[in-house]
Amino acid sequence: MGASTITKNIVLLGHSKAGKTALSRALLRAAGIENPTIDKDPESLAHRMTTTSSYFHFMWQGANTVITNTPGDDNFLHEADVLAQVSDNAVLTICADEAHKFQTEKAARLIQQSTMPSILFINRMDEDKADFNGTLAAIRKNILLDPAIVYLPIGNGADFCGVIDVIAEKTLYFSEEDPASLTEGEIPTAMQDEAYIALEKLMEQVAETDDELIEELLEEGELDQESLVQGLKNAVASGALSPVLPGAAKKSFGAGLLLELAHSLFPQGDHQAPSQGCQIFKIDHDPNLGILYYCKVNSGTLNPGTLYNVSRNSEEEVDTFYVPSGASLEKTDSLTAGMIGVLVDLNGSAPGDTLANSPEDHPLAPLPVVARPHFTYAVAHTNPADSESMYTALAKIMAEDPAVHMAQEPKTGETLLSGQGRLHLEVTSERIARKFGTELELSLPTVPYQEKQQGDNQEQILLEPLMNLTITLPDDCVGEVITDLGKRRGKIMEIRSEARNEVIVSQVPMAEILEYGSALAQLTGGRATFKAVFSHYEQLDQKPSPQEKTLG
Ligand SMILES: Nc1nc2c(ncn2[C@@H]2O[C@H](COP(=O)(O)OP(=O)(O)OP(=O)(O)O)[C@@H](O)[C@H]2O)c(=O)[nH]1
Ligand SMILES: [Mg+2]
Repeated sequence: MGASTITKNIVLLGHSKAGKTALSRALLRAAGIENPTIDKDPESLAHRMTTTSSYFHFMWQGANTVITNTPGDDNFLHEADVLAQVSDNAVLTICADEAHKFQTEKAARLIQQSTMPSILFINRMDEDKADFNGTLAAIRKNILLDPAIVYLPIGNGADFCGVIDVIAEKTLYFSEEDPASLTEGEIPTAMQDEAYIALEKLMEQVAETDDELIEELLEEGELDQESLVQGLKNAVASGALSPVLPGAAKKSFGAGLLLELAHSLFPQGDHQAPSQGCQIFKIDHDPNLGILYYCKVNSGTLNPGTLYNVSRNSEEEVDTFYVPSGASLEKTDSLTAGMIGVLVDLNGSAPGDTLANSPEDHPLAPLPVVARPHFTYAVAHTNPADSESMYTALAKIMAEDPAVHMAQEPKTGETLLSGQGRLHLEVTSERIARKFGTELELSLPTVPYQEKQQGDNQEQILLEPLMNLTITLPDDCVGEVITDLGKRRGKIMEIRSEARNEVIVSQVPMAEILEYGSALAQLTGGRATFKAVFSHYEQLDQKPSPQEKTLG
């Protein structure tokens, strides 16, 4: 890394297939890095989606930059949640196909809650179905961030070739060969009105965030360029406005401009962080270096030597700092504000802890509790004699991924593994095999039916477990979910409104909801959460054969 002490730390968030991985690649190409690999882990490659975050430190026109690529799929979204908490700035990547996705809403909420500065990158503008205005209408309707159009697209689909810089009142054409190059031109005559209307609207939006600017706008009828740019910077820094940039990551269109925009608009460092230290947010087991502790530096500079764990009042001796850059770890002399560092050889520090050079530093708030589990598998070692190694491997993976939970079911003797979804657990098992050489078998849990003798002739009756199932969901899905619960022999106990959602409280036989996580995600487009807790046993007329069950 260069000598500059400030690093612009940018996390890429957004729904699955929005193009975050493609955008990460385009940003690195725009910074002059040839053929960058983004999702290098075998699980992401095998499933053709990002299953874990990756970090890239690089220089952009003399300025330190770090970008984090996060997963967008529901199965791995909990990692994006954590990165949204620790990062300084966000680029919310949205596909220009107009369709609103729940994950966009969720990411926008995280950005808004932390008042983190953000840019909205409207991606895939090169596709026939791209609809910039329709997508913006969906954004305005569904998410809490206030989009400010600073660039308008020129052309759509195959004709998308550049943008109008609304503030500078000029056109910038992209180049597929050189992602960093932009050719300037005049605003096409047919778009002059649209560009002028966008400029007026931008002036109004910026003025609304600052009383002095409102006065200037009322008196002069416009804002001069300097006031507009400074007002926009302030509005972005406070989270009041999110500039919009259309692009096509696959062609690297807009990547250079995005870096330029990020460096000119995103503030220096995280002003809200009360700590000069770094916060550990994740651990990873490395075959050579042991446990890697990923941490984010909030402000100031961290030097090797004694680090104080101010969350636990303990000390760590750390000789070497690393920074992750894609697949490799590079040694660095010090860690400065904005950087993501990797520490090794720690004793007794854990994710959420703050480490600092001074024992007087302030611990940061612990990281949020990850989402509640949505899917459960029974897990066993392929070789039953080796169950000890299974527990060791599971303990290690749970330390890496706090969204994986393990429990014992005494009635069936099974070990249960819970997570965000079927794919989350399957990928977890693949990761365990690769990293720890432990082969696991996943299967749906056995329903713990009970037999009871009853009556004069001591007839045996069968009892089945019932679960209290509480579902939180948007109101437009309630009908479908209730119909589905009926098919699962569910009894509705209560329906109530809570904040912007509806809550359905029901009782459903456990046998009917073994795969409910996937079923509910399908019914609601991933917009619902649920909690299933054992309630009681009830008599069952006939044990259902697996074929009879409604499978999710
Ligand atoms: N035509 C076109 N395709 C794109 C563009 N950006 C991404 N894609 C394609 O869209 C698909 C998804 O892109 P990714 O970059 O993997 O999306 P992602 O947001 O990282 O997805 P997750 O990792 O699952 O969250 C891939 O097939 C990309 O090649 C674009 O600008 N134009
Ligand atoms: Mg990806």
